[in-house]
Amino acid sequence: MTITDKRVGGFFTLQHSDTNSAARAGRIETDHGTIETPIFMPVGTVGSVKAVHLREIKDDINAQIILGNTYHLYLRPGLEVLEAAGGLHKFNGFDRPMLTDSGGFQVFSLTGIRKLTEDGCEFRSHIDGSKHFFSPERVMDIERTIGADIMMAFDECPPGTANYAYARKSLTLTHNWLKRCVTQFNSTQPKYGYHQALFPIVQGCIYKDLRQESAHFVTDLDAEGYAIGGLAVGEPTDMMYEMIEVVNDILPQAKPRYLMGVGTPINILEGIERGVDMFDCVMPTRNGRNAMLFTSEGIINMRNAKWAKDFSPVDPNGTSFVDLAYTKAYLHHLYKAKELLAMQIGSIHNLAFYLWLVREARKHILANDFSTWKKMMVEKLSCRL
Ligand code: PRF
Repeated sequence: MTITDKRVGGFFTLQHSDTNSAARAGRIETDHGTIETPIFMPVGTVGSVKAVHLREIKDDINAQIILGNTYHLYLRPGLEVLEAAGGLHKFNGFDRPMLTDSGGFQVFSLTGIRKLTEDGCEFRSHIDGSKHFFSPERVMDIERTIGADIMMAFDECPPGTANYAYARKSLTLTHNWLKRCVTQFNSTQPKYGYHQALFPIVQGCIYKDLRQESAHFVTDLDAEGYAIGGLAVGEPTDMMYEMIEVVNDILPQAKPRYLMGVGTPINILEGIERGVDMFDCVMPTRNGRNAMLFTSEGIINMRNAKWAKDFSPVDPNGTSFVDLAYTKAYLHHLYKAKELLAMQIGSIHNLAFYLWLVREARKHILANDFSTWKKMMVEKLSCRL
C-alpha cells in the first residue's frame, strides 16, 4: 500500500546536506508557494495566529507556512462555513501554505471526555459538551474540507510516561489507523483544485525498537513527507534527541521530516542538527502573551522590575518592526498594566525571532558552518537576561 496522489512538478528538493552533522537545507513546493527548510511554522489553532494579523504574519514575521487544527476548526466555525468559504485559505486570507494537524493530539489531551476504540475516538466538545466521533476516514474528509496543503494522518499520541505494553498497543492502533487514512486519502480528491499532501506520523514513545518499526512502516507508504510525533510529551530531553536520531536514520533522505510540537529555540537547533526540516510549537505565541521573550542574547522575563527604566529597544538585534519601535520599559509597563498590546508585541517579537533563527540555521547549513554557529547560539540561548 502506497500514497498515490503526488504533486505534479514535485514536492521536496534536498538542496544541501551538512558535512559535519545530519542538518539539511531544502525546499518544499506547494500550490500556495515555496517553503525553505529548515522552517518553523507558527501555530494558528482556530485559523488565526493568536494576537497577530495578516500583514504582520506575512510581511513582518515572514512566516512561510502556518498550522491549523482539525479538531478546533471542525468544532468551530465548522465544515459548512469552511466549505462555503472555499477552504481555510480563503476564509482566513492567508494565501501561503498551510498544514493541518489531524486532531489526534488535541483529542487525546481531552482525558476523561473521550473514548478510544479500534474504530476511532469518541469525544465531547470543549465548547458545548456535545458528542462527536473521529475515525481515520472522517478526519481525512475533514482535512480535505479545511483544504490545507499538508494534511496530517490521524494518530494516537501516548504520554511520555507510557509503559512498553501500552506503547506497543498504541503503535499498532496508530499504524492500523494510518492504513485507513491512506485508503481514504487515495480514494478522495482535493475539493478546491490544488494538491494536498498526506504526512504519516511516526510514534513509538521512548522505545527504540518501536520507533524503528514505525519509521520503516511509514517509509513503505512512500509519502511526500513524514512527521515524528509523540515527543516533547514528558520524556527526558536527551531521550527525545535519541529518538529523533533513531527515526531519522531510517526515514528517506529525499523527503521532509516534521518534528511535531517542538519546542524551545535550543530544541529546534538540536532537531535541525539531527536532520529535522519542519517544526511547530505554541511556545513563541504562548510565552509572548505571558511576558517571556526569546532573543539572540537570551531569554527575557519582561515583567521583571529591572526593565522598568530600561529605555533601550525591545531587541536591538531583532528583525521585526516591534523590536526597534518600542522600548523594554514601555513593554514592561504594558505587561504590568495587562494591556492587549503587550501580548501582540510579545507574540510578534517571539515569532519573528523563531523565523530568524531557522533562516540563520539554513544560511549556515548552506555555508557548511552550521555546527560552529549552532554551538555559539546554544550558549547564548541558554542565558537569562
Ligand atoms: N501527534 C499529532 N500532533 C501532535 C503530536 C503528535 O504526536 C505532538 C507531540 N509532540 C504535537 N502535536 N497528531
